[in-house]
Amino acid sequence: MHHISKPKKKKASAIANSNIALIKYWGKRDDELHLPYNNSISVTLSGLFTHTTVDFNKEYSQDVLILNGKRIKPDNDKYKYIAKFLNSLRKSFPQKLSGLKIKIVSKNNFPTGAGLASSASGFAALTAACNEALGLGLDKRQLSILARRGSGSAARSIFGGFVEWHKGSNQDGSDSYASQIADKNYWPEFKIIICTTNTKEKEIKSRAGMRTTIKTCPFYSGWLKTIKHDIEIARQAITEKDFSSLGQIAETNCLKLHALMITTYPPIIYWNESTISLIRSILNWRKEGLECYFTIDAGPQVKILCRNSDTATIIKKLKDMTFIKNIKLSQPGSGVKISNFHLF
Ligand code: 2P0
Repeated sequence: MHHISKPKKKKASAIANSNIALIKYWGKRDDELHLPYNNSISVTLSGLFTHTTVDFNKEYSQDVLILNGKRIKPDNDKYKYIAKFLNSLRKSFPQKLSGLKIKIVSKNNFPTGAGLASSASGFAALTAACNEALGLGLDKRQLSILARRGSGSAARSIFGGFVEWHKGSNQDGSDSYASQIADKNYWPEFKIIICTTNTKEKEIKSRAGMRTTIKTCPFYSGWLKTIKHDIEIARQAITEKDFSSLGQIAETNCLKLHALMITTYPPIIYWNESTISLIRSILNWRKEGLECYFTIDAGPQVKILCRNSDTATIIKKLKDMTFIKNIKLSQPGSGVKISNFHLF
């Protein structure tokens, strides 16, 4: 008698945290492979995460994406980004994916597309879930290379703690991956307070914005000239747990990024009135001896870098600023993890 074994289920789930860049990524030398012009350094954020379940199956007639409870249609940009990622996955592992369609169910516990790096946690979780479901056996470096194909900043969310994404120089992107500088427990004093000022999805996506910057911003070459210095200072500050030095370089680098955005044509102005108010307050607090720094990504949200001993004081002040929609205390968080809890 023949024993007929059931085909193994190709289903898996993963959870990945978002990350905030301390030295920013802005601009691609290769749009297709998401190869950046410059290295970037980030901290993976505890408490802001994407949970994703994937199932590969011959029975599905097409790739299905359900994001935050809503079915995303193929003409939506989010679907297109994922389709592009799946294309590269199918090209890299043609046998493993032969004849299979995928169902993806994904949930963020924070606002999507609002400058809180949902594409970073989203593609990091998706990559790890696919690796597990298909038994690809990729290590973390390979995962970060694959996650990068979904979204550049996702390469960094594979790792926990403090992370550097190396731009690499190979044309095929094989040396453009992230690596960990220090793990999540390395610097317990380092905290991040995330102030959400607007939860709406932004109008200009990073992907389109950075393309326009390269084409039209007269200062982009100046940005690139100073990056090596910024990266070295930040890396050293992390190694030495030098809070002042890391805060200063992160804040300066953030302002340089927004100077690029503002001087792009058409201009990319992500800040709102609340963003500016927060910037001014932080600068004043510092003058008064409360040492904290801000950083802002492609959106209006302000992330405050501070010492653990100052978090209570800062949060108390923030609570008085009624225009802030949400205040969340975060710290260096873990890298992507496989979860036994499936969303469907
Ligand atoms: C960063 N940002 O380093 C910078 C700072 C926004 C400002 O990475 O086109 O969503 O998917 O590679 O990664 C946002 O860009 O762009 C981003 P794609 P991504 O975090």
